[in-house]
Amino acid sequence: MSSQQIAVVGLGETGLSCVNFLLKQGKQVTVFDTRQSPPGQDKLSSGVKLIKGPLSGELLAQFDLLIASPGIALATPALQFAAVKGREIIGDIELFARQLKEPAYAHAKLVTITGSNGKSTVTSLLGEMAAAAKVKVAVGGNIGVPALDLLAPEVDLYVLELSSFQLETTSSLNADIATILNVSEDHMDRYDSYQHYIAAKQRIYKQSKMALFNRDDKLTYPEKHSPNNVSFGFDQGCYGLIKDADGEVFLAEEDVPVLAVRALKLSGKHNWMNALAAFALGKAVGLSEAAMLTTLQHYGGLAHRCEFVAQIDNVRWINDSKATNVGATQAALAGLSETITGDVHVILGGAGKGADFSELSAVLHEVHGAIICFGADGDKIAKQNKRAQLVENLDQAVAKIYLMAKPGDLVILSPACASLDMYKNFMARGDHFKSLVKALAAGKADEVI
Ligand code: UMA
Ligand code: ADP
Repeated sequence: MSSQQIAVVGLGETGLSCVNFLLKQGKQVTVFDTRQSPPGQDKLSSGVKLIKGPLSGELLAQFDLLIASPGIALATPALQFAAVKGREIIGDIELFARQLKEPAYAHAKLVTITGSNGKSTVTSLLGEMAAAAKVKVAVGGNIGVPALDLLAPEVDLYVLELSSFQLETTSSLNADIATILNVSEDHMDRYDSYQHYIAAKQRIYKQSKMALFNRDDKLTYPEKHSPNNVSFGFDQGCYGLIKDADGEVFLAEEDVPVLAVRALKLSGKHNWMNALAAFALGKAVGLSEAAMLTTLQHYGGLAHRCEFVAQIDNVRWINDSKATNVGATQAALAGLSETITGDVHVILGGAGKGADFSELSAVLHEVHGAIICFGADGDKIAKQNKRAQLVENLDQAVAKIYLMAKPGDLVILSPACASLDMYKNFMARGDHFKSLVKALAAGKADEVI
């Protein structure tokens, strides 16, 4: 077989972007996917061979280069077999990294963002800041648009959200700045141990000129100290918070206040950290401070992340369907409870990805309203609190809380689980929740939607 032959393993969004990129480079590509109807099949260029069904190590080992999609674990026996035979296995982000070194693209700056939670918020916020600063920016990666689809000679700044899966197969990014926002358990159905997940995240710093880490989370600290590195945190210093004489809290840079946190449109204390992180990243790549501060006052956040849905009978309903792990739900409950006068009611559950839910018990202890659990692992979460109740679905959860909530309360769907046991994705789960809440709001005199 010629050295030009490449296997793309896994179609979907990533696989398709790799195929299109490689075809443009004049390469020959064969696609493998374990699914009988892989997404993207209808968009695959005619002439590209697609081999469906269980992966064969023998077959894969006949290719020189394998491009593995993030949804395929490197531990998959067929990939392991090919690796042992000396085949190179990389991902789409590594292809992107190599292309970025070509003269047509080498002028562009690159920011890379990972973490267990807050990645999409910080990535899109930084993208908005750059656009406000009139910089030709392209935003993508795990947030949605595959990185290879962003490549264009006119782009001056790439902002990439990277998952641990993507980082595992990437080794030659040369980012201007990289960050790990925070680390808490996730994807434990894919990793042998928490250490492996952390190690995948840490790979981001080894491929960057500068690191931005979270002072409040040791797992985000770079292994090697460098004077170039910067940090953010709830305390003072570098990028942090500062209080004035009246007790007003400000985002600050080197203890100089830059913006009062009450001017932020994003709600919740965890978003103070997201705002600081985006500001620090923007500073590192030379964005105008004025443009960044204006953006922070207008950016309302992405759908399904602590998203305000409606106020009914003076009860606020919040959709946090993107809280797909324990850390996200902890942050949402801790960050929002201080913003209300009444009780918090929470809906949790779904596919737990092997998570340790005992980590939720402390934050659930502080919830004085209803704790309603549903979905495949709802029973495991319900075991963490004596007052928790199990229901069969989201409809029942919403109906139950509607009868209990009183003026001043807040109701949040923050599942701490993936949605795949009952929904296509977290967006479908959040949309279902929003439609149930909006149906309750319809006809109410004081509703705010
Ligand atoms: N799959 C198979 N057989 C295959 C290939 C994939 O069963 O042969 C399954 C995987 O197990 C997975 C699903 O198909 O459950 C999708 O995997 P994929 O690699 O085809 O995914 P893409 O469509 O390429 O989307 C990927 C990211 N998905 C994953 O990492 C699982 C998307 O992140 C990302 O937006 C997209 O590339 C563009 O970069 C999604 C995600 O859930 C939002 N990411 C995880 C997260 O954020 O927690 C990491
Ligand atoms: P990601 O892309 O990493 O999943 P998102 O920005 O989409 O992150 O936010 C997902 C969820 O994580 C939100 O719904 C919120 O509950 C929680 N979250 C957001 N930012 C943070 C943060 N800085 N620390 C902890 N949890 C957060």
